[in-house]
Amino acid sequence: MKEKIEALKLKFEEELSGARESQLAEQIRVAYLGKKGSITELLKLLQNVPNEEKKELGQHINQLKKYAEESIAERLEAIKKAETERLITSAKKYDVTLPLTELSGSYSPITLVQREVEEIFASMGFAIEDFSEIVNDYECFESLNIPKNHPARDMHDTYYLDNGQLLKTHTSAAQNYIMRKYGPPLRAIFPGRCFRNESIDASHENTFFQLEGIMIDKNISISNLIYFMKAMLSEVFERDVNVRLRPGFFPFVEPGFELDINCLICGGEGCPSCKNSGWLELCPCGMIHPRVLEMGGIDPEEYTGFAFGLGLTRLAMMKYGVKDIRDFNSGSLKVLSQFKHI
Ligand code: FA5
Repeated sequence: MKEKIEALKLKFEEELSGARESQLAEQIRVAYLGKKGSITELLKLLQNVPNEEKKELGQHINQLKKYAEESIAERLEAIKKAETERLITSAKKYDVTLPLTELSGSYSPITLVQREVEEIFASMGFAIEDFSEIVNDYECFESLNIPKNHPARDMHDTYYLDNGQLLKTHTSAAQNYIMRKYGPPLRAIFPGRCFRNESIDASHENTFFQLEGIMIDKNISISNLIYFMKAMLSEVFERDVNVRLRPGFFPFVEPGFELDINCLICGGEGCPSCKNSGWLELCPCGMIHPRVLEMGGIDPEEYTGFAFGLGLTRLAMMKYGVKDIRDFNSGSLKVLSQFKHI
C-alpha cells in the first residue's frame, strides 16, 4: 500500500507540472480528489487494511491529500498570474505622450461661450466662482427674498430630493454664499447648470446654463449695470446688437429689468427660437434688494449692488446660430461636430 501511495504521488506531480491551463489543473483535481478520484479511492481502501496498519497508512494518505490540494491551489495561482502577464504583454500599447493625430472630440458651444464671458469679466476684475448643483431651500429661495408660498416659486418648479434639497433653478442660488464668502466690496461671476420642470420648446430646456454676476460696492447704480452688460455683449458678439431693457419683476432685485436681445437667428423678423417676437429674453438683471444684501451680511445703508442672470445656453444659441435649444442636450454628434473648428 505504501508503494502505491508513493507511485500515486509521483504520477500526480508529473501530471500537475504539465498543466499550463486552469482547466487542466481542475481536471487533475477531479481525477485525484473528486468523489471517484484516485486519492479518495485510496482512502476507501483503508477499510480493508488490518487495524495495526490503518493509522500509519491513514496518515500517509491524508498527507498526500493535503499535499495534492495545496499543490493544485498553488498551480492555479501560478497559471492565473501567467495568464495576466501574457494579457498585459500582448495588449496594444499606447504612448500617451505622442501628439494627437486626429482630434476626436470638441468643446460644447456652451463651454466655449462660457469661457469667453469668463475672460471678459475676469479682465474687468471679477472673480470666477463655482457652486453646487444641489442646493437647499434657503439658498435657492429664502435668501433671495422668495419666502414659502411666494408666487415667484411657480416659475421655479424643480426636482426635489428626499432630504428636501433641490436641483438649483437659477444661479442666483449662490448669491448668499458669495456675499458671505467675499464681503463688500465684491465683483464675482458664477456660471452653473440649472434645472426646471419646464415644458420644453425651441428656447426652453429642463436643463440649461446660466451665468450670474454680482457687483457690490459703495455708490453702485443702474448706470454701472448697463455699462457692464453692454461691454459684455459687444465683446461676445464682436458687433453691435440691439438690446432692450424693460421692467421685470424678481423678488431679489429692486428695480428689476429684463434685458432682451434682438433675435440673431431671424434678425428680428420672428421665428420659433424667439417665439415669433423678434426678441429673446437673455439677461434679467437689477439692483440687489436691500433685504438680500442684509441676509448676505452686507449693510444696505452703506453698500448697493447689481446682479444679473445671463442665459448662457441662449447666448450660445445666438452666438453660434443654433435654432433649437434641444440640440445641445440631444447628444447628436451631427449637431455638435459643427463646432469642431471653433
Ligand atoms: C432668473 O433665473 C433670475 N435668477 C435671473 C436674475 C438674476 C434676475 C439676477 C435678476 C438678478 P429667469 O427665470 O428669467 O430669471 O432666467 C434667466 C435667464 O435664463 C432667461 O432670460 C433665459 O435666458 C434663461 N432661461 C430661463 N429658463 C430657461 C429655460 N428653461 N431654458 C433655457 N434658458 C432659460
